[in-house]
Amino acid sequence: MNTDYLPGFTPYPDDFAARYREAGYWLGETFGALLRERARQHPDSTALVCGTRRWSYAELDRRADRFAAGLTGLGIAARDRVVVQLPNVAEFFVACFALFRIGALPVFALPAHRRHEIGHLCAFTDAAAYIIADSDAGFDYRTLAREVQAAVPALARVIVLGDAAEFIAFDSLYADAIEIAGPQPGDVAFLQLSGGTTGLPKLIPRTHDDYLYSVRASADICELDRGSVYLCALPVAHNFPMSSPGTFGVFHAGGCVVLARRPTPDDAFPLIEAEGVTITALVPPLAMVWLDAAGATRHKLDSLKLLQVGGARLSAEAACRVRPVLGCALQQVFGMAEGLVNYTRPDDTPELTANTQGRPISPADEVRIVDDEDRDLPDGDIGHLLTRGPYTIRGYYRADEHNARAFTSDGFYRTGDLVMRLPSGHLVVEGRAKDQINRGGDKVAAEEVENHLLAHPAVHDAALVSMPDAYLGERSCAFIVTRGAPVRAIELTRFLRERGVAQYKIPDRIEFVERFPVTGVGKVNKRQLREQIAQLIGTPL
Ligand code: OOB
Repeated sequence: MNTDYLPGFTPYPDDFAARYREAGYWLGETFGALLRERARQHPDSTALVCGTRRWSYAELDRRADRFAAGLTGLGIAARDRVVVQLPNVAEFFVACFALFRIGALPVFALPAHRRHEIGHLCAFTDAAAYIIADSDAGFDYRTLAREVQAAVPALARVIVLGDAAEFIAFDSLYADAIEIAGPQPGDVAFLQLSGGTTGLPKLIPRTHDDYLYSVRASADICELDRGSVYLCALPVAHNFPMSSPGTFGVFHAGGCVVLARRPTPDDAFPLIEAEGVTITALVPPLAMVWLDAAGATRHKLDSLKLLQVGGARLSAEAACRVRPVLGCALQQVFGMAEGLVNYTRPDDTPELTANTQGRPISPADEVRIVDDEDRDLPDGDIGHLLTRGPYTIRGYYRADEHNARAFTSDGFYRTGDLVMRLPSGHLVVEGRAKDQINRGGDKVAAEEVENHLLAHPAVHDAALVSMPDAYLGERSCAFIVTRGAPVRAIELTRFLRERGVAQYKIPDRIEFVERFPVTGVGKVNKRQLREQIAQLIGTPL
C-alpha cells in the first residue's frame, strides 16, 4: 500500500481504495504506461492532428520519452510541479506525457490566465518550471513570464514553444531517451484548477488510478473506438475536453485527436470535413454559434456522430435543435474537475437528453441531494448535490481549512450545485448555492474578483453577482459602494486588468449603489442584487 503521499494531498481512505481496486475501477495503470501500450499496439495509427502535422502513436510516445529526458536534464524530478499554459497544440501532450513519465505534476492553467492567476499557481505550488508558447491570439506569453518571474523569483525555468527569447526553447529539450523509474498508479498525476468560490483558485490533485478510471469509463459510455476522431475545440487543458472522454479518452481508445486552434465554426467546420471528425465537445454558447452557422456552411459535417455539450446549463430549446440542424446526436455532460461527471446516454429518450444533465459515470458514484442541514431529500426535490466516489477528490491540494468546509466529515464533496434527481438517476441542474458566476462555462469566483475591486482606493465595498444573458447564460455584474470619491466603471475595469486578472473575470457591468441590501443575519443579500440587476436589464431571472 502506498503511504508515501505527496504532501498536501488527501488520499482516499484505505478501505475505499481497496474497494475501488477490487471492483476493477482502479487498474493500477499510469498515463505514461497507457501511451506506451498504445504505441506498442498500433504504432502507426494517427494519434494527433495539429495543423499540417500528423503524429502517430509511436511518434507521440517517442517525443514524450525524449522530452522527459530533456526535462530530467534540466533538473525536473518526480513530484515537481510544472505550470503548463499552452494553446491547443500537439506539444501540450508531449509536455503532459513527459511530465507523467517523470512523475512530475503538470499544473493545468488556461490560456486566458494572466499575471495574477499564473503568479499564484507558480508561487502556491513552488513550481519548478512554467511552460508556454511564445504567443497566441495576439498575446505574448513571454511578457507574462517576465512579469511572473519578477513576482515569483523562485520560478527558475521558463520553457517556451516557438521563439524562446531569453528562455529555454521547448524544442531544445528533446534529448536521447533515458530510463526513468516513473510514478505509482496511486500517485497524484497532475493538479487541475477548480472553478473556485474563494479568494484564490484551489488546486485539484488527481491520481493516475482515479483519473484513468473516469477516462476509460467515459470512453465506454461515449462508445469510442479506434475509428473515433475527436475534435478538441475547447481549451485542451480543461477537464471536459481532457477526460470526458476528451483527448485522453481517445488515446485510451486508440483513436485520433484533432486540435482546433479556435472553437469557431470557421476553424472547426473545415477540420470536421477534412478529418472525418466523429465526436466533439462544446460549451453551450459555442453550441449555439455552431447551430446558427451550420445551416449556411458549405462544409460537410455528416461524419459527426456526437456533439457533447457541458460546462454550463444548456437550454432544452437549444438541445432539441442539435439533431435537426447538425444531424448528430446530443449528449449533455455535467461534470466538475473535482471528479463526478454525468452523461446522458446514447439510449436515453429524447426527453431525458433534452431536459436532464445526465447520470453519473459509475455505479460507485455516491450522490446525495440534501437540504441546508445536510438531510437527504427525496427524488424530485431540489437540493445541494454532495458526491463521493472512485474518481472524486477527497480534498483540494494544500487547503486544510477550505477542505473542512468543502467536504463532509465522511468525505462527500460539496459541489455547490443545486440539483434535482429523477427516479432514473438523471440529474437536472437547477441552480447554484456556491458564490460563483458561470460565464458560459468559464467559472468566476465572486470573492476573488471582489477582493481585487476592494484593493482600489475608491472602493468601500464590492459584491459580484450573475446577471442573465441570452448568449453566455450568465454574465457578471459588480455592485460597488464607493468611499465617497466618485470613480468611473472604466477605471475599475482598467484597474483589474492592470492587476493581471484574466479577462473573463472582469465584471461585464458595474453598478454603483449607496449600500447593499442585507439578509437577516447581516450578510450581503446577493439574491436581491441579482433580482435588481435582472430587472434593470429587463431580463427577469
Ligand atoms: C466542468 O468542470 P468545471 O470544474 O469547470 O466546473 C464545474 C461546475 C459544476 O459544479 C457546475 O456548477 C457547472 O460547472 N457545470 C454545469 C454543467 N457542467 C458543469 N452546470 C450546468 N449544466 C452542466 N451541463 O465544467 C466540466 C468538467 C467535466 C465535464 C464537463 C464539464
